[in-house]
Amino acid sequence: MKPGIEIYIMSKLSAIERIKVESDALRGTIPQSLQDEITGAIREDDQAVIKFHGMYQQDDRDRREERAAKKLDRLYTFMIRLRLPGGFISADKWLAANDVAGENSTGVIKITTRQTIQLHGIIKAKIRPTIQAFNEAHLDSIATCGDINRNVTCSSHPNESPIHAQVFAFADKISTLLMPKTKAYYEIWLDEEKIVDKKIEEDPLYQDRYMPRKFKIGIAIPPNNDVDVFTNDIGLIAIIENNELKGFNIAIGGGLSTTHGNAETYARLASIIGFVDTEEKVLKAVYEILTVQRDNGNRSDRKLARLKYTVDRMGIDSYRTEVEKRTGFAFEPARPYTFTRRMDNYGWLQNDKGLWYYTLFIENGRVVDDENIALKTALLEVAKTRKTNFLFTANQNMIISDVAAADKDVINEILERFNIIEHTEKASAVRKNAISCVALPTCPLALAEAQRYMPSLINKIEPLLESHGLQQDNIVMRMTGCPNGCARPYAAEIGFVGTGPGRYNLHIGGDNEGERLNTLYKENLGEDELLAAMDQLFGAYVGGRAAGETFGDYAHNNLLSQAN
Ligand code: SRM
Ligand code: SF4
Repeated sequence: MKPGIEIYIMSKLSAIERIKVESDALRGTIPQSLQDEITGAIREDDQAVIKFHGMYQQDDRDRREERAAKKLDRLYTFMIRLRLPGGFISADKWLAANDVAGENSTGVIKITTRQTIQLHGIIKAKIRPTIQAFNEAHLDSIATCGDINRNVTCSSHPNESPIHAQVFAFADKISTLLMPKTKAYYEIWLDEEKIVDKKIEEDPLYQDRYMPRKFKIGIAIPPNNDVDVFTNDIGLIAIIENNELKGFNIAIGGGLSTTHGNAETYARLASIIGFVDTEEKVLKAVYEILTVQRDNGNRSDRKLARLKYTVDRMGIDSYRTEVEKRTGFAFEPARPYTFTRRMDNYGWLQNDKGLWYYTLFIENGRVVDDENIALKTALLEVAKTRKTNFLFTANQNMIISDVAAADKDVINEILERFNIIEHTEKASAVRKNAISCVALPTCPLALAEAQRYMPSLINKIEPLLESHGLQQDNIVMRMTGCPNGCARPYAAEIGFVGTGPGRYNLHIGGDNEGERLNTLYKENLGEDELLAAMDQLFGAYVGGRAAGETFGDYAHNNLLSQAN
């Protein structure tokens, strides 16, 4: 019997476990669900299965009441998320995504906190055309959701290091290594022939039960921790000495979600278990970290199923020992590294190869033309030159990348013409450092607003900061509409976590570089209470900080004793 399999057999499995095993390698009854014209929804079990194909069933929560009053079904639509390891997309692919967004979705392209994009509001009949159009552009959404390895993130800016490309390539290699073997995606969405010889689909990693829960991997290139590496199930920290990639420190067991009122749930930063040098060893270690979690993760209670709980239950040393047993080699002691920043490097920067990169600010990752700025049109114009690629950042921004010196003026002229440069330069430090999750109206789990509310809250926080002389400070502030933590609020210096309509828990005291979680300071505050609390906190910080002390450090060292 494989290690841990007894837990799988003997415990009461969660409903999703049955759905996965019975899904015929992630096919479920999706074709039948798609054919059903009576409803815009798909069958309940298929709602779990399509997540592995990178899509979620949602409904417009703003319109629930109005539709219920008219005795109408909910307005069901789907969100589709692309797989873009390290957040890289070529100009041609961006043009395709732009077209698909316009034709089949709400039109908004949403850059996520894991360096990819998703489209909302796709009706059932448009799912297949959407996936097919993506496929024509060599884009896919495989495994971007579900109990499986998700989009692999990587420090985004190529000027971080001359060997950025070498590290960056690991995002793609890891993503490919951990792809599921099933051909269901191609069969259902792309009309490829049905697999007759099921042996082709045998999946030694995921088998038929996949992971106990979602699984996330991030790669950081010090000194920038833009990917929040310690919030991942596996965090890889590139160790670069004398401009040479020596290998990676490997950290395991990061994860942020908590559930209000469930004391067994907690946010956790990943713990470093050692250093690994060659590519072969890195990939082997990553793979076996997954197999240990596959065999030992909790499959009864999905709230306690992430790797962080397995690591704490088994103990970090036992977990490492089990991984070492499976890889056949031992981890070396972790090597030194230093993180000094997490924010994006805005504006034009040149890398060691002479190529130019422009990082632009995109509030909450929403690429759309609005009354202030024609962001989507500007990016379309930039892409049409075909003189650039694009990179998404884990801070929900975008880097216009790989621009040859001879083409920089052309791109700059477009950015000037559409006010992108002014928009990026004029945004305040607090706004440029802030991120917030999607929340309402599409997220079924939202308890409060996030991306629709954060900009207006920042309008009120900016004058507060100014009154305390803090307008230049890069304080990291993040908001989510519920405690699942999609904008990583627990790893922020100030986190707002939705508890109900218009109400948020206030967390303070995370550090600026993402190496310490914050702590709950005050619960269930409305806007006036939030602003009053922050006014007081900023005042205390300005009055009491030591030279060079960041807000997060000051709050951690001095203010948390006042928490209630
Ligand atoms: Fe998330 C579920 C959006 C990053 C923790 N997340 C959801 C769903 C799919 C709601 C659902 O289950 O039906 C949200 C869809 C909203 C919508 O309408 O689009 C959603 N999560 C997002 C995104 C789009 C937020 C954003 O505004 O950028 C991010 C997509 C990332 C990606 O491209 O893959 C996103 N989610 C995260 C992160 C941050 C990260 O990974 O760096 C976290 C916290 C880190 C972690 O995983 O611990 C996160 N999302 C969750 C959880 C809690 C998981 C858990 O351990 O319990 C859920 C709920 C669940 O899985 O049951 C969730
Ligand atoms: Fe939805 Fe909560 Fe994630 Fe925000 S944090 S997108 S509200 S699940």
